[in-house]
Amino acid sequence: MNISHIEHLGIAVKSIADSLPYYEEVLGLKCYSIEEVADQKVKTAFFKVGQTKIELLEPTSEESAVARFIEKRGEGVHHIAFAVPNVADALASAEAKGVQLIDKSPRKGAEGLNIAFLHPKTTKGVLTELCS
Ligand code: CMX
Repeated sequence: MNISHIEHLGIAVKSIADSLPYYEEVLGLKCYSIEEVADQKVKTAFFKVGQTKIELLEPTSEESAVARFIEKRGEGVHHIAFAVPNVADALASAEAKGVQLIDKSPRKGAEGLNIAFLHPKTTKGVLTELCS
């Protein structure tokens, strides 16, 4: 599917406000954007690390997938997002190789990117996002 780089790592947190001191004061990263993604019921905070980003995910509702994740597994790495030239083509390629798609077609995610998720049950336990 011609992955060019890791676009971001998604990290589930209970509170962005409570997490910022670690990322900014300990790691010395700078949060450059905080954005709500209403349809995913999350608030996101972004930091650049070279070509890759860290995306903190704070649930805005108990029904959020991220809220369920934190309840079951606690705070921590939630997903890996790979940059591809074309998400629809990458989805078709993954599906043809037996991977279960969460999103059958690309949709809009944070930062205006086209995104789609692959199910962790068919990606060796790692929730995987494709984006462009
Ligand atoms: N990584 C790895 N495994 C995960 C996971 C994750 N992030 N989230 C859930 N799972 C596992 C669970 O542990 C569970 O495993 P077991 O059956 O062994 O217990 C299984 O997947 C099903 O989990 P669940 O809690 O019963 O099911 P959910 O209803 O939460 O669905 C998933 C899981 C992955 C389909 C759902 O979280 C999803 O659709 N995620 C994609 C969308 C998303 O994560 N959006 C938030 C971020 C948006 C953004 O970045 O903008």
